[in-house]
Amino acid sequence: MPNVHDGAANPNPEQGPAAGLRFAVVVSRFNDFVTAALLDGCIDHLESNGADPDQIDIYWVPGAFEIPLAAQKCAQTGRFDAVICLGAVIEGETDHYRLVVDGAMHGIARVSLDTGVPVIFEVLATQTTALAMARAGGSAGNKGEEAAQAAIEMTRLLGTIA
Ligand code: INI
Repeated sequence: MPNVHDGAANPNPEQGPAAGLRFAVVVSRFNDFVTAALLDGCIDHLESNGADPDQIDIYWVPGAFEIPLAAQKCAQTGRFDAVICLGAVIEGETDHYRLVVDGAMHGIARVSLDTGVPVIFEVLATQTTALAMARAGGSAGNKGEEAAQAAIEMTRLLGTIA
């Protein structure tokens, strides 16, 4: 029989799967009418899954392009089991938005692989403000919650790999 490992499994049902875990959330202020809603969804999900609010640190950065550096600093401290990155890049009239979201994505991926800490990418990239709002607590759910769930699962999963 194969040994199956799944970070979504909760080894201790009496406590939530996030109990005892420490999280950093790096969130960008640009388009904060979207990112603040992502942050609310993220924190709600962590806490409803047993995370202690005192074990969650939130770091605001100016824009999505600044997320990777703050995430790297968080990951390098060794204080956090996972780092969650939240941002919103909305298409404008120039290609600038594409440069911003590509920079954020590549930087975040690099931080995770370089440090071995789960670093979750939840930088929305949408054509319109309405599409971003729909994903920040609107008709398409709240991607901040999904980011929190991914952080919990990756932390649990990595703990099973020895
Ligand atoms: N930053 C965002 O987070 N979202 C955007 O949509 C955005 N646009 O479109 O320009 C944006 N730009 C700022 C960027 O992240 C940096 O803060 C800035 O370039 C300074 O480095």
